[in-house]
Amino acid sequence: MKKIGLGICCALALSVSGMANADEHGVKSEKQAKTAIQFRKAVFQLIRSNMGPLGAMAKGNIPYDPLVMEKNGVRMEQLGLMIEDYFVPDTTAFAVPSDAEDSIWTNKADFLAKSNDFIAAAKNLQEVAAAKDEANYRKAIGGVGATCKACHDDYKKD
Ligand code: ASC
Repeated sequence: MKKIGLGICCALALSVSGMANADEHGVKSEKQAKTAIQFRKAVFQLIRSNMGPLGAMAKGNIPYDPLVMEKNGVRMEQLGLMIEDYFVPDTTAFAVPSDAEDSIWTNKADFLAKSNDFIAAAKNLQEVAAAKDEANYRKAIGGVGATCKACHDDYKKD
């Protein structure tokens, strides 16, 4: 009897504290912090995965391919749009390993401005690719990388 009661209680607690809720700031448990950090890392790993071939292309290690540039640019724009939502949960109260500096949550406007720069650079990449503007492809890829670096310099632990 007691066990059933507890089960219902926990199910309710989980449903009202879901991290998908944008009104929720600050996670309530280490378990939630771990999940939030796992999701954040997934977003950045996928951005990294999409930047990999573009970095190689900019260096001339693989051939110029505007279709890959455009496809990966679309993906990075979408991933960039996720950054704001996935950083809503403030995980700083829990000591879960993360490369994110706590200052992200005290400088949210600047952090989001930097993520917007990344989104804009990913859109520009798509435009340069769609125009088959080969003369500017390295610049467009480098422009994305520069927005990654600008944010890492301030908000990624090294
Ligand atoms: C990449 C990658 C980053 C950025 C950064 C730019 O390809 O994985 O983190 O570009 O190195 O300076």
